[in-house]
Amino acid sequence: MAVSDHVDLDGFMAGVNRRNPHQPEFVQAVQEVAQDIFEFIADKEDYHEQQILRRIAEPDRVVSFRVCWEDDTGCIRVQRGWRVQNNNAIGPYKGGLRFHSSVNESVLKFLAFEQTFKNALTGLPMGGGKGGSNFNPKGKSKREIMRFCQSFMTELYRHIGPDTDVPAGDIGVGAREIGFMFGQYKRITNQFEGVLTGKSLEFGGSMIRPEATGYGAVYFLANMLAAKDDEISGKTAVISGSGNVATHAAEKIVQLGGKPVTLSDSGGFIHDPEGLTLAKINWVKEHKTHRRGRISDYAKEFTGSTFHEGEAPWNVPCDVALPCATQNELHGDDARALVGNGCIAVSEGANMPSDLEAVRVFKDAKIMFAPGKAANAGGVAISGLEMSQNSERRSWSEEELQIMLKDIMNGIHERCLRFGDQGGGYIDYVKGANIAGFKKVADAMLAFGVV
Ligand code: NDP
Ligand code: 2IT
Repeated sequence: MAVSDHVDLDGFMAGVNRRNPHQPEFVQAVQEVAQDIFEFIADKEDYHEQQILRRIAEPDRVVSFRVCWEDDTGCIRVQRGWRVQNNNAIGPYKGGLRFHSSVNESVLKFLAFEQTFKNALTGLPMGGGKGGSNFNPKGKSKREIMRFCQSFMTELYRHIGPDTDVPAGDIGVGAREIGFMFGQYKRITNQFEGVLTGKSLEFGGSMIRPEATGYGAVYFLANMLAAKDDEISGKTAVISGSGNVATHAAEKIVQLGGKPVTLSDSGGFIHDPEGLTLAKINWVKEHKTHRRGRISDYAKEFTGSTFHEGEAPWNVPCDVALPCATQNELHGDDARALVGNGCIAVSEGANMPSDLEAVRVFKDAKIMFAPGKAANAGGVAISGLEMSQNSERRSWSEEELQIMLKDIMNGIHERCLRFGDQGGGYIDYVKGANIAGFKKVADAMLAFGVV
């Protein structure tokens, strides 16, 4: 087939839209990747002929199932669970589980698609997957969470395995939920194996897994700044979210001499002009994770800080920004406010937090912008190393893993530079990440033929 006969970007996206009705998040994620890939493969016949992007943008399978559980009042509740296994060309499916009322097939398909590129970027042998449920953990008792996790795993276990598909945590799923699910998997299968990551240290978890995503996003930010002979020390950082990723990003910013001034949750954001200290961040971790509290309470606890109900933090002046809550939480106007206030770099701790218009604003302004698939890959990278440790039945030290995390984030930065350097000092990290991630998966798929 001649190159000119190939479907163009608009035709490709029209097909994606047609085949995935009512799945805006998935279409958005494909669109963000497709524009760069079409440019990259313009003169590469094999990728066209073998329909590689078309195949990556069609999950290997989407498993959907019913999850029944009994609440504390004896009522039977019915939720929907999913596992999206997007692509296993370079390794077992790998990616988190999300428990949140907003979870649906579109959200999980976008996350599994993004995960495929992210995992390839780490340099580790991991394919892409994602799963979860529309179960809302807020306000549920510990026993209700346990019963839900057990019921969820009673179906999920038949679709996963240490060399098949290895889930982990994401929004609403932390060490406690992973413990409940691992316990149920072990009970059903009678196998003690590395089928989940993000486990506690007592039963095969890895040091620094909880910290890895947030720390990694800050290391990536430091790498971008270093490429411009700049550093984090002295920088004011605006951060959204107050969960695992946001609190560890804030912690690493403080450790490197920067000043985080905001955090948020679905109720609004807090602004602390004095800057969050390690002690204040520890209070947030305790309050959000163990007491299941709200970020608004921060303003009552620490004088000088304010709570802004129903708002996001993007209008607060800053040098660097780290969106670490959820998808599409940063829109075009927010991006314009950040750029207008002098923000020079954005590192996405969350998956796809900036919408398409916001990404366009950052690119047009030529500020440093690291997409989630590059910046937040530290978490899944340490998950990959947890899998290695489980296979070897040994544990690496915290020091060893800290070095490995930094090395992996450096490697991702270099891969982005290779394909994203636009000359004149501007690096398009979105393009760099998309092409580097795609190329590895695509070349493996070419080797397999049409399967
Ligand atoms: P957590 O559950 O620990 O925290 C989520 C945070 O985001 C909470 O502050 C939550 O507020 C807020 N949030 C969630 N949904 C919404 C919403 N719809 N609107 C506003 N705020 C919201 O999750 P994580 O920190 O683990 O995950 C945060 C992001 O990072 C997600 O995009 C996730 O996919 C991504 N990520 C996570 C990794 C990990 O290792 N955990 C790895 C790579 C990426 P509230 O308490 O009010 O719900
Ligand atoms: O989005 C992500 O990369 C995660 N939630 C972590 C996935 C993992 O397998 O550790």
